[in-house]
Amino acid sequence: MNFENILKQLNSELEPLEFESHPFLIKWYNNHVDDKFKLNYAENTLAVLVINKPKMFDKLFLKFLFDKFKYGSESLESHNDPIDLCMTETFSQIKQKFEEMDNNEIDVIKDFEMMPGNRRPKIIMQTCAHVSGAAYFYDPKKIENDRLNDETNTNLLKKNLMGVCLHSKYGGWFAMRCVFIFKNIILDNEELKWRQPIDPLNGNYEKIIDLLKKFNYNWKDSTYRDVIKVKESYSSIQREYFNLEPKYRKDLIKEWLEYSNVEQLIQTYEKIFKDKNLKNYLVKNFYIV
Ligand code: B12
Repeated sequence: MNFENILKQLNSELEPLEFESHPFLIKWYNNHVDDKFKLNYAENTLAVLVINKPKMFDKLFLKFLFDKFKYGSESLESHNDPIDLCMTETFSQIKQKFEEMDNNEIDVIKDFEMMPGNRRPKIIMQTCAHVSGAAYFYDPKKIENDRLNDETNTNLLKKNLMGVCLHSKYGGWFAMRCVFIFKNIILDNEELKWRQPIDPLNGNYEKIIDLLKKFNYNWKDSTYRDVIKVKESYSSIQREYFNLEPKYRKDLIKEWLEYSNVEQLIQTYEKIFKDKNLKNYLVKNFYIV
């Protein structure tokens, strides 16, 4: 199968689960990162970044939880992070399918995987997002170089800030999950066209600084995710999950699994949050307590 058909087929596996797939060449990534992060594949090897859209949580993850821990016999306690587990199982099924189908040899590297022996990530997802055109990466190191003369922000930017990506449709309401590397698909130079990522802030320096401040100092309030108008964002049930510290999340899942099915769980949540929002609206606008 040629690489374009592989990309189409991979996308058709991922799209119904609310993922997006974005191809790139290994050399596009390696050209940017320091030697210690470079990936050891031929430079024109085909890679595909997978990101999840806001609805993945309700559509794939909740169903996964019910299938595995309510209807199935597995115990929640015997696994570390349920999201990582869901991603690992989903991507490894897809990998297997593609390996059986066409003698492909595939490595899947997930966002949470670290290099053995140190705490360095195996792959830097934000760089993958930028070079594949999936999302724009605002790199504080880059801004610092460009704007060294700007006194107001120089001090702030010296503080080793983390960079952040924005998606043109989903702002910050998405996550980068894995990269599929097709080890035996080596392309010719011009075969895959490089797609420039859309800069949703149009290079506006003040907006970029504001985004970096929000992401680094106030990431818990999620305002960094909403610095542009977004098409979709996380559902109330998803927000409740991610707002909890990881150590409390399994208890919340156990409460969810008391519902008879995913649909009933989601409907109940929507109703609770609608009522809560209505109450907040009345309190705010009509001083009703
Ligand atoms: C380690 C890590 C953390 C550590 C941070 C440690 C630190 N201060 O560095 C901790 C646990 C604290 C953390 C917290 C959070 N994280 Co975090 N984290 C990561 C992780 C696993 C690796 C990041 C990393 O170490 N990168 C290595 C450094 C060296 O990379 P870098 O600074 O970008 O430098 C590279 C670039 O500059 C590049 N480069 C150089 N020149 C050029 C030029 C161009 C054009 C390009 C494109 C690149 C490029 O080369 C450099 C490397 O050599 C990534 C997932 C992943 N695997 O990438 C998620 C990730 C960065 N985190 C993420 C998030 C959302 C968070 C949190 C909000 C919590 C959360 N909900 O998970 C908080 C925010 C904390 C904060 N703002 O302070 C998201 C970012 C989403 C986004 N929209 O960008 C990621 C991508 C996870 C994901 N799956 O989506 N995180």
